[in-house]
Amino acid sequence: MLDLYTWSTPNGQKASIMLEESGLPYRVTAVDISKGEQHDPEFRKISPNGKIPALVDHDVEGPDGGPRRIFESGNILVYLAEKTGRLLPEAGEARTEVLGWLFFQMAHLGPMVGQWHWFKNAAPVESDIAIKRYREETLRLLEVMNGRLGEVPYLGGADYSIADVATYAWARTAVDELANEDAESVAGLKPLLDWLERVGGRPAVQQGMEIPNDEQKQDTVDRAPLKGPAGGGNVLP
Ligand SMILES: N[C@@H](CCC(=O)N[C@@H](CS)C(=O)NCC(=O)O)C(=O)O
Repeated sequence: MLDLYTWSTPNGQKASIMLEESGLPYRVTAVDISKGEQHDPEFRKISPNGKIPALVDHDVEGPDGGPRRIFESGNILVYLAEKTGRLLPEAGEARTEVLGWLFFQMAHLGPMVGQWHWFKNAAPVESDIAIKRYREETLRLLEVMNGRLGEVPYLGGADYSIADVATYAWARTAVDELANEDAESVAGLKPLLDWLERVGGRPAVQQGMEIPNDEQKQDTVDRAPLKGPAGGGNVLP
């Protein structure tokens, strides 16, 4: 059994999308980061940096003899891909390309959009220069993605992979926020907008984006795997 510790944010959603894609049964425990639950010493045994998402695999022994913990969302995606043999090529150029775009999300898109959002909506003092810097960098990164997606249907290449799983919720958030400010700023990013629709049309992505739902925010809840076809397009492997 897998336990997912998560909250309704893009980093949490990428883990729940991946679990929905994997078809594995899992339980959801909500960690309300607005109430500081991520700092609970028990949670920090699973996630030493005090961040969601985190995963516990009760079927695999960790180094301390207890169930294995998996922290950092990129690590969770690679772990589940390797556990299921899905959405990450085993070796070679295709794997290197998928991991390149996965790290692009982890190191660039996520942190830049996160900082932009914080300076715009949550900072205790206004900072025009910080908002400008992170907004411009967000737009530049979306343009990099747009260039790539003008050449291939998915970030890793021909097939849907964990690179797309990692990036969808962040790109969706960034595009929606930019479009709210000025629809013209993203209107020209056609390949990116098409990719958002293609990936966002997958049932697993739609389900994963809703986790944790209201019921899961109240209590730990079993999550049955998705039934039926996983969605359109080429899918690895
Ligand atoms: N690099 C980490 C980042 C995780 C992260 O920043 N999670 C946020 C929610 S999106 C969080 O837990 N914030 C709570 C806090 O900063 O105290 C990952 O990808 O897992």
